[in-house]
Amino acid sequence: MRTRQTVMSVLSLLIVLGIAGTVFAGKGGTVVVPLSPTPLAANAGLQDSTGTAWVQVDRGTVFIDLDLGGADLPAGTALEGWVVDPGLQGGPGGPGLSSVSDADEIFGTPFGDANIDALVDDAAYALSTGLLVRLGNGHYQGRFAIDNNLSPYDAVVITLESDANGHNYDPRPGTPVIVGLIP
Ligand SMILES: [Ca+2]
Ligand SMILES: [Ca+2]
Ligand SMILES: [Ca+2]
Repeated sequence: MRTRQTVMSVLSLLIVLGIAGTVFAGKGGTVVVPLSPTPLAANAGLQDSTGTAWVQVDRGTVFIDLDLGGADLPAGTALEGWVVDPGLQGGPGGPGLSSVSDADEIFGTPFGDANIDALVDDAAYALSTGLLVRLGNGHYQGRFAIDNNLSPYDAVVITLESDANGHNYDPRPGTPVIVGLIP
């Protein structure tokens, strides 16, 4: 019985991966993003994590597959995926190019305040791709789609959210533990 359940679990995983491959792979514009732990991953015992993201830049989809390498998440935490554009003062992952511009501000100052606009332009911009879902055995996946292209974004980042995105959580990124540059 145990063996049968295991076989069914593996089959289910393959079916899920197969569907994901159909939806997220093939068709021009899919880029493969290898994911690696950041130096901060060791703070949570996640330094052996490995993973891959598939990004369809023009179609606005992100699929993340992550293996914690035998580790467990710290109690009361959650993993969240992001795509990130560095700010004028830098950002995650190093050499990405900031897409900050004034071309979207012809009809008024963002936030109605030039000082706040400058601070926002300095900071990295992170678009959440949602929480990663645990599949078992330290295996996590995330999927995301938006009606927009993802061309400004230079990195896929996974953060560890130590408030577990409970009620009234901070929607900004927590600790970046996994990163990959979008080529
Ligand atoms: Ca702008
Ligand atoms: Ca950019
Ligand atoms: Ca947060």
